[in-house]
Amino acid sequence: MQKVGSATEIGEGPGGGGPPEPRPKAGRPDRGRRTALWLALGAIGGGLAALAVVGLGLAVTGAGEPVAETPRFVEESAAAGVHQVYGGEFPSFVGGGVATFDCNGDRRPDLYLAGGSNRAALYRNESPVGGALRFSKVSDPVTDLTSVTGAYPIDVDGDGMTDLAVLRNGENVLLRGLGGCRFERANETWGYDGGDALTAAFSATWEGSAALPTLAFGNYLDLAKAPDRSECADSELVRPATGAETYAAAAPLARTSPLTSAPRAAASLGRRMRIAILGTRGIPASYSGFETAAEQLASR
Ligand SMILES: [Ca+2]
Ligand SMILES: [Ca+2]
Repeated sequence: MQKVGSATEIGEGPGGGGPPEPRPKAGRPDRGRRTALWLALGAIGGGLAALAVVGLGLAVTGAGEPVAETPRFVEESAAAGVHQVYGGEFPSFVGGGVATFDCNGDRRPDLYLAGGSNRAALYRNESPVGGALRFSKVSDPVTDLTSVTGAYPIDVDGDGMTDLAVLRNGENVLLRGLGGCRFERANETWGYDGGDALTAAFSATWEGSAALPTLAFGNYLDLAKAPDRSECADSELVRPATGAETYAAAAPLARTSPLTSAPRAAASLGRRMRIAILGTRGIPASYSGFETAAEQLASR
């Protein structure tokens, strides 16, 4: 309180800056103390209000320790106007991804949803701030692709507008963002061969000063080579051509797996890995990749 009261004289002290303050009149110190009292009460009140607000999001454990409450989510897809079904038989069982990004620069995240055997769909976010979720479908042959397993938003050409790497059972497609939630196919522009594999994973990074990002596409079963579903296709690494703003031909990625490489790495260090597997029906594998994992590990 004393500090607040003395603040009325700052402009008059040695070295004080700013216009001179009128010297306090005889009754001024009392006014200063009352002001300080209100400030203190206000600070206490503000602190209590802040604690009350924080308290809304906290629960208290039996030991008296505050813990954050579990977030709750409510299904509102239909009410929000999103009607999209990821469907299809084998091999559509892998996929069903969605990309969330702002395709029209209004700071509301929009949606691009895979469809499997159905067409993928782009939904523009038109939700009012603080209101209910609301999306509007943006139909366009460029984005309404079939056989889409997933998509990743990435600004491939660095123009500030987000592009899309669309993964498919068939040719992958790079879509260049034009703004306003519009896109154009860019495989040819960027020299990218989308291949014909069943792609189920994607990653990207920028190497050095390259104009384009390096892209990695993870491919799943090679159904053309092994209809019995026993082999995976090579995954692919797509790097920019030297000194160009287009891509070089894709390089196959070796089909190594953590299931086989980890035990070998441990052996090279003179260690023996001990791994326990829970929850499988056993081997030989006949149902899923998890059982295949168990079979691969058990034989090493
Ligand atoms: Ca948006
Ligand atoms: Ca872009």
